[in-house]
Amino acid sequence: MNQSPRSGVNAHTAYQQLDAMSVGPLWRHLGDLFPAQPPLRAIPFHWSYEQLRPLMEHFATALSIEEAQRRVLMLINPGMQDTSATVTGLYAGIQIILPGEQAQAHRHSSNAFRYIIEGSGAYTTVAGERVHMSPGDLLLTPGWDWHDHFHQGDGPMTWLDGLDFPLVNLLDTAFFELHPETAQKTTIADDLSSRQYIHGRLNPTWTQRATLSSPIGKYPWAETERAFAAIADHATGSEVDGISLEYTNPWTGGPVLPTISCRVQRLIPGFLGTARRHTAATILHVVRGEGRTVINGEEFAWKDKDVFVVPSWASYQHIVDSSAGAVLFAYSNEPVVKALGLYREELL
Ligand code: GTQ
Repeated sequence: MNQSPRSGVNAHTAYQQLDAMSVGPLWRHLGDLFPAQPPLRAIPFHWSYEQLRPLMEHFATALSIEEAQRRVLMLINPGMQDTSATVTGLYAGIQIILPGEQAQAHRHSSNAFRYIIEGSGAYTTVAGERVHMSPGDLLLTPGWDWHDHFHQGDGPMTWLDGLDFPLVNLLDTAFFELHPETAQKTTIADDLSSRQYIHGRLNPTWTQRATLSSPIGKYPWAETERAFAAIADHATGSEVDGISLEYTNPWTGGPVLPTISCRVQRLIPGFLGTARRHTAATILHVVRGEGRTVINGEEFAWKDKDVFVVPSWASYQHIVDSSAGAVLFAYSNEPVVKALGLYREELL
């Protein structure tokens, strides 16, 4: 029985022989390898800043910056613990730095950004440019640029770190180097890139597009506020995401980093979004206000400074009940998904 009349090989031992040769029978794996729709590995999840804050304070005193190199609490998705991802391809961490501290200069092939949450008086030096930080600013650290942070103000400074290292690691393209000095030397004037390029419609003619990333070191909160104020209530925005603005690369009009799209969205008081799902995995941070988001049928209530995630193909609907409205900062792997022709969306 189970003996092939032609080959004389026993079926059971045939599978064992395949396994021993590192060969697999496709017919036993078609279902898992070609799922009808994306299986939810990253799950919808929410982190409360209020709950994280005392632990950040604790580690700020318990662990020196020299020991930690970067004092960061990683927001790890319960479904992606093996890769420390927050959502597929992307990571979020909350960093805290105290007055007088200096975070060692290093560089990595991963692209990174910081979205400033609390404090003032710190700067990061990126590729020879000091970039000063204030709450609501978006700072870019494109892959392989040296970067070190220094806090010369009073009180703790906190920010959200966004990186693409889960994708870079998946592709086996991760490189990392420590700088020989604690801090790199500055080579250009402070905040020059934001002053030079932020206008977007008046670009310098004497510089070259050198990389896939935006040349802007910082997108200041003041510019975001100006953009929202200029639009005011004269646009309804997207029925899903409200008045959603994408930070852009002035050279291309595209995303600020090759792997990450960054947006900021204003949800007006009483906003009741249309539900949608798409194949871009998204991480959201509450800049201000409070509301709730229904993700795959589960409701997540959020407020000031929280972080929550909408995985690929999970439906989401934003709702703001308060009369104050809300502002969210959102980043996603949309540029990767779109570049590979894998973007799909569906209104629900
Ligand atoms: O501040 O350079 O959350 O290199 C993870 C890796 C922050 C940083 C992170 C990093 C940094």
